[in-house]
Amino acid sequence: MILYGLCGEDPSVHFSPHVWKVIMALRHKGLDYELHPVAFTDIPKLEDGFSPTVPILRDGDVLVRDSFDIALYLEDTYPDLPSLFKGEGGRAMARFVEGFSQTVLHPAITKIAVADIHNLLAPTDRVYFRKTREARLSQTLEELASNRFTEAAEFPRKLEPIRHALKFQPWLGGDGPLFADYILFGAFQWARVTASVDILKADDPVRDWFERCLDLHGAIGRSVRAAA
Ligand SMILES: N[C@@H](CCC(=O)N[C@@H](CS)C(=O)NCC(=O)O)C(=O)O
Repeated sequence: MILYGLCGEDPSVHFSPHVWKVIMALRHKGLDYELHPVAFTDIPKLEDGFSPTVPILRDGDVLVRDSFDIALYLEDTYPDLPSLFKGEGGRAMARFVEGFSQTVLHPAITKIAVADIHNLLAPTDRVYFRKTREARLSQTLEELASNRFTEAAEFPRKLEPIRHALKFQPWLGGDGPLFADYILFGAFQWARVTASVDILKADDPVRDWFERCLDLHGAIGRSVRAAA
């Protein structure tokens, strides 16, 4: 299998939250893959323009885009390997976790880390990234960077739903991690690898859960160093 991901100027610094979800899903199932991280501006050239975004997974002749669709594909194609959802209810509820991550966590992490992400990129990507992100966020990267400590101070409040779940169970998936955990892990790992400010407090149960996620599957999450 080939997993196309995203990297900065240093190819070892791969940071896409959605790609990290898939890395954890592939490891969870014990499947072998090669990670091919590319620059933002090279994504449209991958697999004859198959997708404007990564992750893209090639499994033999099959191409799949979108992290959730890739997880569903892996679950349906390799049903005898450890489950990512534990049934229909698990699939359905993972969509809620995806929604929470993308509508609450991602916008906050974007504001905190967007200028740092820019600085990790190769020069050609920086031009593209500044243009698209400043248009999307209606602020300059410098304005966003100057607010990042305020944003980071407000960030822990947003994690209360996760703390609530972790009072009853060690993982969102219950006794063990499922794709729902990897969805959230992707967001926190994206922040860990890119942001110059640490967004998780040392005594936060979410930090404890995140450290346990980093230890999973041969500590693959620790193979890329933290930015802060
Ligand atoms: N819904 C998609 C989102 C994928 C996505 O937005 N990927 C970003 C990288 S994290 C990307 O490829 N962006 C390309 C660009 O901004 O040009 C998924 O879950 O895979």
